[in-house]
Amino acid sequence: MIAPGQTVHFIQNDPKLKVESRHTITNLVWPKDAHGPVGPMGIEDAANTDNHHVKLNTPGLYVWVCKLHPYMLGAVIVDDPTTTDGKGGTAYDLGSDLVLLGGPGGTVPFPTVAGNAPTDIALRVLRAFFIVTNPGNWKDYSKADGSATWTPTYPKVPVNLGGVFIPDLNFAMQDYFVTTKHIDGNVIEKQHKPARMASARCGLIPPMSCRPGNLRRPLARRPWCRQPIGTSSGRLRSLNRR
Ligand SMILES: [Cu+2]
Repeated sequence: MIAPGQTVHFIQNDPKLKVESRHTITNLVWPKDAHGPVGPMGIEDAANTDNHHVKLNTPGLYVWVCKLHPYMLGAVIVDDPTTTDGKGGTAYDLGSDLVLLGGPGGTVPFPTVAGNAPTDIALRVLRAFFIVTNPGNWKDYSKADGSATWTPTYPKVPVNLGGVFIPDLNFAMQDYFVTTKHIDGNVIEKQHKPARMASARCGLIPPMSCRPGNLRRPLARRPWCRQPIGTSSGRLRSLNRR
């Protein structure tokens, strides 16, 4: 968390901590009113190993991703320390309207009251951020014994969503995703073996074991072949003759 006017540093080229791969620093989420070097093209949307520095002035939530490496993300909240809840208390800024790269066009507003915005995608992005970045929020399938439940937790802090004061972010998020949407707070589902084999099995077996004597070319070159081992198929035979 930083104050408006402070600079975020993306250090990739450091003598002691040089990155081992190229990365993009692509904006995923940013406040509607943010301008300057922040925008849809990101700080550096092309893969690179350079250092980057960006000064952020507009309060709110910013998220960057690497397009090469899923789940490699960084985020910062620019918080105006003078923002209050209107009752003499302080509140953190998450911004009012967020822009989401590839989103439904325009901005995605936070619901002022849970559920009353045209879309709750801003809340879902916020939820995803706190799940991905907090290992304590990862769903543990080793506990899928039918009794354990999974409920992500959030910082118990007051936040300001574009003038709407929320006294406890954790309570508000759980109230929405557990009580209203029933997305969280459920039993961790048991894992079952699939009832059917995957249909791509042909690509995994040795070329000549599928139909000995019938295949002239390796099965690996036939992604459309979905015949179980040992069965006959007129279509397969006709294709083999080509
Ligand atoms: Cu990367």
